[in-house]
Amino acid sequence: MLKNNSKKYLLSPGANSCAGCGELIAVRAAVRGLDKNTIVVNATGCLEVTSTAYPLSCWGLPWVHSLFENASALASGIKAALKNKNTKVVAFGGDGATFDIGLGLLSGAWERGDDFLYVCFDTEAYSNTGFQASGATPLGANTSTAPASLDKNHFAVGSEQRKKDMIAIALAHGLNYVASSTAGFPDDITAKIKKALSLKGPSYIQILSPCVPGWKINYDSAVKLGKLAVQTGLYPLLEYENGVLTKATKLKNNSGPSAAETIKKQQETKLKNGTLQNSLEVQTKSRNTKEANHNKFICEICKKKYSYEKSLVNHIDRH
Ligand SMILES: Cc1ncc(C[n+]2csc(CCOP(=O)(O)OP(=O)(O)O)c2C)c(N)n1
Ligand code: SF4
Ligand SMILES: [Mg+2]
Repeated sequence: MLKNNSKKYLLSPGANSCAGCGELIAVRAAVRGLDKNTIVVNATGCLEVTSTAYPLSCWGLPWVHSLFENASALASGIKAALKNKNTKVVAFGGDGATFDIGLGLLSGAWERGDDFLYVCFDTEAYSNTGFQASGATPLGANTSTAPASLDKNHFAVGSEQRKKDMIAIALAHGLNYVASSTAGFPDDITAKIKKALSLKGPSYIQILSPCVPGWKINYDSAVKLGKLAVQTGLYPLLEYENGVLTKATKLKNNSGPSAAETIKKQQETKLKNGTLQNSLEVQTKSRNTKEANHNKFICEICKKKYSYEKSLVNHIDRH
């Protein structure tokens, strides 16, 4: 645990995150919903790295760094060990920590009904290590692990997997309080944190947090994109109490086509013009070529296989 001498802030300025980081905007809004009698557990990820550049810390609250995968187990242990049960425990994790590597331990904590709030800051990929895809990456989204195209004139078509529905998974555990929000609505985030902490038992809030380099956006766009995600229906502001949906964003009822209709129309136009079709064909061709090249180069001496000629040449040099 690191010490922060500032009595003024629960999270002081000076975190070394990227300019305009949507995650930090969401975290600030979340921290506004906490009081001093709170212990924060933080999984490995951008928030932990950027808010605690050793020996400094932005945190004016007791703050503990867990491993990437075990923030929920640590939060359970802290809550169990507390003499003053009024002290709140809040675990913060990214989508990689939550949807993927920490899911088993989080499920265990929820199964046991451990009394802490878990907040997932969802950048839709592993931002801290270079934006690799996670279980939160949506269909078609580009990440550094999305299949690449060999044709430099075509971009990759993006992720082939759908986003895991963590809200449904949380609800399936029978949590008292489950909610979603985005960095476009900081007041909504603060209100949901306060509400979750006013209730007993485990609760889960998932917040869409636009990542500047990962999403390849301008440093002034995180809030705008957080708002658009809600307004288009991609990431609605939801609130479930005791498994019942009690609040959901109402989309503006205008006379124009819905977001889904617009996207469908765009795809149809792309298909008609052949761009989407071309892109898919190039993608398939590129993958087939890669597969054909896989282990194509074999060492005559020891039969070791390589995908690249250069690797084989280096290998033969060592014989
Ligand atoms: C067991 C383990 N595997 C991998 C890592 C490397 N690692 C550190 S942060 C990180 C990505 C975190 O992604 P996410 O949870 O989505 O948080 P973000 O950085 O996007 O906020 C990874 C893979 C690690 N620290 N520990
Ligand atoms: S990489 Fe993304 S999530 Fe991490 S500090 Fe930068 S903007 Fe924020
Ligand atoms: Mg992430």
